[in-house]
Amino acid sequence: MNIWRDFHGPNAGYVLELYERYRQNPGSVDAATRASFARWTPAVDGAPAVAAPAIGKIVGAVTLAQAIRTYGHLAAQLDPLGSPPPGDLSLEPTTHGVTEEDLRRLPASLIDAPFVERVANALEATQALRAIYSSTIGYDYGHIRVPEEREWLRLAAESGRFRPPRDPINPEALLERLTQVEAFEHFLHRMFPGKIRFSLEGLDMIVPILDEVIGEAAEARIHNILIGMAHRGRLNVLAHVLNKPYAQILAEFKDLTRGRTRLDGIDQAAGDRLLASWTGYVKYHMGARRALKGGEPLNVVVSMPPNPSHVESAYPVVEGMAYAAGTQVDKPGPPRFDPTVSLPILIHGDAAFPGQGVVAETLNLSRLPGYHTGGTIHVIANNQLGYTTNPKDARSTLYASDLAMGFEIPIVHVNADDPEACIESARLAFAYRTKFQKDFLIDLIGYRRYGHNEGDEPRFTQPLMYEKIERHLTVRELWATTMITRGLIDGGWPKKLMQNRMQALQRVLESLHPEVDLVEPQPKAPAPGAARRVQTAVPAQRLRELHASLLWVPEGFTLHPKLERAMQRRGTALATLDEPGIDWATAEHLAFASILEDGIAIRLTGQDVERGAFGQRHAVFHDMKTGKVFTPLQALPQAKAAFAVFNSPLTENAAIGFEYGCNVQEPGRLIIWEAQYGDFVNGAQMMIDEFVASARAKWGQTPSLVMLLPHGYEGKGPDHSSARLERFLELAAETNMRIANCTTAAQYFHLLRWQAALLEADPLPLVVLTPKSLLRHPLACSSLWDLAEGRFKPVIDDAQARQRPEEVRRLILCSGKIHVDLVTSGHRAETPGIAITRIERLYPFPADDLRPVLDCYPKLESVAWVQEEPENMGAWISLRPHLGALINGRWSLRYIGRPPNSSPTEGSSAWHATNQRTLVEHAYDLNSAIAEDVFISLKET
Ligand SMILES: Cc1ncc(C[n+]2csc(CCOP(=O)(O)OP(=O)(O)O)c2C)c(N)n1
Repeated sequence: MNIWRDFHGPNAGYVLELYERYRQNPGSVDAATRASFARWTPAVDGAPAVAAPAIGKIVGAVTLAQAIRTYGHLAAQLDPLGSPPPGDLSLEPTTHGVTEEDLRRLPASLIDAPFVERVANALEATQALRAIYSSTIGYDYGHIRVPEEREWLRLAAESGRFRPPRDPINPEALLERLTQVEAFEHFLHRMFPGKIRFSLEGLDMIVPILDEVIGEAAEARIHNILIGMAHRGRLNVLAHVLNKPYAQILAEFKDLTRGRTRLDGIDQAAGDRLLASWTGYVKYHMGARRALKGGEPLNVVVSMPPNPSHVESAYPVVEGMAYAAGTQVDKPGPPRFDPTVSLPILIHGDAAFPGQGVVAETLNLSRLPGYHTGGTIHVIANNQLGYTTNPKDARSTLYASDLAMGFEIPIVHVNADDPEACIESARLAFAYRTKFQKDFLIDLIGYRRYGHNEGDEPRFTQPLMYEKIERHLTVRELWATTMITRGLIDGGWPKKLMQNRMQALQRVLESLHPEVDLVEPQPKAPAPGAARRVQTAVPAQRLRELHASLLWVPEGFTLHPKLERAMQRRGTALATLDEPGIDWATAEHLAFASILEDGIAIRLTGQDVERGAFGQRHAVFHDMKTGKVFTPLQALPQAKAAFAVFNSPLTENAAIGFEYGCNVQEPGRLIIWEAQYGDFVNGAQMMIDEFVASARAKWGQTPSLVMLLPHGYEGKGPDHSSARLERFLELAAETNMRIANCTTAAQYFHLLRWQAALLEADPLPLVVLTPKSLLRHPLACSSLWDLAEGRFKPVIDDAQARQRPEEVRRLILCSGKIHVDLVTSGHRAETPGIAITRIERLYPFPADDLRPVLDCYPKLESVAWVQEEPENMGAWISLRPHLGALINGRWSLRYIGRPPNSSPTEGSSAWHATNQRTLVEHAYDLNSAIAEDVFISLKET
């Protein structure tokens, strides 16, 4: 072959390069190109082996075919409103040095495709490829790096195995389904004009797509199908996919109310209080659950968890639910995940998908150990608008789905007006997910019949688009026309179907009974007195046995020398009953071990939790010689349930959402998330506001997620000091969570055990501010006795001052690490008139535990709240009214701490040390003449 004569410009170089690659390694070029090169013998010593022009044309035909496969979606007719596709030069034959005539002269067999037997030549073969790749589906797979997956996807598209006629659909059933979907919207529109429902119209095919996926999943005996969905079309999906009764939806639309019911199991006052805290939520965000019963398959539950308005925020939660549902934890050791148990389906908005960071975070979880759900089916409900914003202002990518490419998720873009293409996409998605246990994305491109909501005027901002939409037939009408054209139904049938549905809805509306039809989730009442009755102490002998098991490592396992020494030190921690030798991490391990022995599974995640951000935990050991890992809590002979520990990705928002999902799905497991530094929890403020704090009031969910947040002012600057305690306290109301700042290892031990014991009886999220430098501080260490005999104390009084209560003039109240700064100060011994009491549980405020402390100092003159956080942060603002009520004017109440500031603390450690010293001095200054709150200077001196 004479390459320079047969090919021109870059093509020549490209073909040479391609051929050379093929020669060196036939596997390095794709299958189609390989097949073509295999059919001709290349030139030897410059002598042409095949007719020279043919070779150039052959290669042109092959590269054209390849371009259609990779870029054909750019010429696909994806927009039901008819906007022209962007196209691509590589789809033109001339770009590859061939003409239609050339292609007609070449054999079809050049193009390696399942249909080549049925076409006459290469032109027909490329036309067949165009009909597949540039039709109403755009297969967007070029970014998949695994050849086996690419090949599977190519064959799936080119064989037509998921579409009629090879895989038939029931056209009548589809028409009836589309009629249900459309009638529902029409009816609401007519009966409740102007009421918000976030109509599905324009994307009606979502319901048949879900039908298809759920049907396939049920046949595959997937037990748990979880659908995450935002506002758009949610009511329609609730009605038709989740079978939420029409009567209930219509009663909600009519704003009917039913009498408040009493809650069982608690007294009237507590019940009324619980109901008073119940706010409920708007109808288009409420959840639902449907059990598919009878016949085969059995035991399939389809659920749509409730979600807040914050678009996309619920999706890591849904993923966590799916993961937990598929995870077995009833045996000791690591948890066992079965990808065939549950299926998450997430329906996204086209503006929200690229715009909300939580989407990228959630996609990044999809293939990580400890987060992998066996593959999620994503559908972008792409109506080509976000509120009033056009795609060009909403994303920097061509497609709304492009973000998924980085995660190697196959994408199909599909025109929502072509039902057969949509059904094919759903089948393909499920089959791919089943085969590869990976995510798949359907970019369902439709339109939005009304404004963002039904009260909005879309012509203010999209006048031309809505001119088209007004004239555009619905997908039901289009499908009915197709059926009539195919001779499947007569012309009057679609109208008749529609009338029947409208009449059925009318009958439901006319016979509503709020008492029966309105079903509100009721907040679950805690078991009365459960929290008081819990025993958290563990007998010393049992603790010693657990400790011995935790110190065991397999024969021949080589620990890091430093860890070896640490283990030896740990070995003696429980030797005596009353030596305070148990540090934070040892207490945590003992708490975990005893909880596992009690049969409660534990899942601990967060950034670097295996080692612990401060090198304190070492839940996983690494063999110095082999690199093998060993997790003592997974080898614990006493354990009766699984222990999971996973380093999370560098993510807070989706990570907490995921754990929240695990927690609400399987509330009997102790789920713990740890922040690297508590400061970074504010990256997940949305999850905390919307789920952790308020899900009980809005949706009746009863989370019990534990969040460990390292907190304490140690001179590390504004972003390594504060877990923003004030934000949690601000969100605390109606006993919606527990917030603690423990100062000893034993307190932490008892708190963890307390939480585990209350998972079912009195579940509440638990926020624990945990230490950093105090992790190993002698004053934070506890004795075996403290663990074996003690309990969690919401308030710890000053044992020294209690010996001489009549000397005390000032009672300092504080919480957390500042206590250690105060009691280790040189002023402590010189100022016997000061007692220092720790509040270890900040919420619920422990009034009953604090009252006797206040009453036991007869000569008390003042009470001071001392904190290291600025006045507008920390516990002061929330605690002040509680303290004021307890003090009730008997003594003055002072604040001693940093003045208000927008930043949590100083940027330099020297400056921090100065202020911390000043703070402690003020706290001990009994002669301070300042009657009001005492401020320390924030200026460096
Ligand atoms: C986090 C968040 N920011 C803003 C909003 C307000 N909002 C609600 S829907 C919406 C547009 C969403 O567009 P898209 O994702 O395309 O979904 P569509 O409504 O078009 O179905 C906006 C901005 C919100 N609900 N959540």
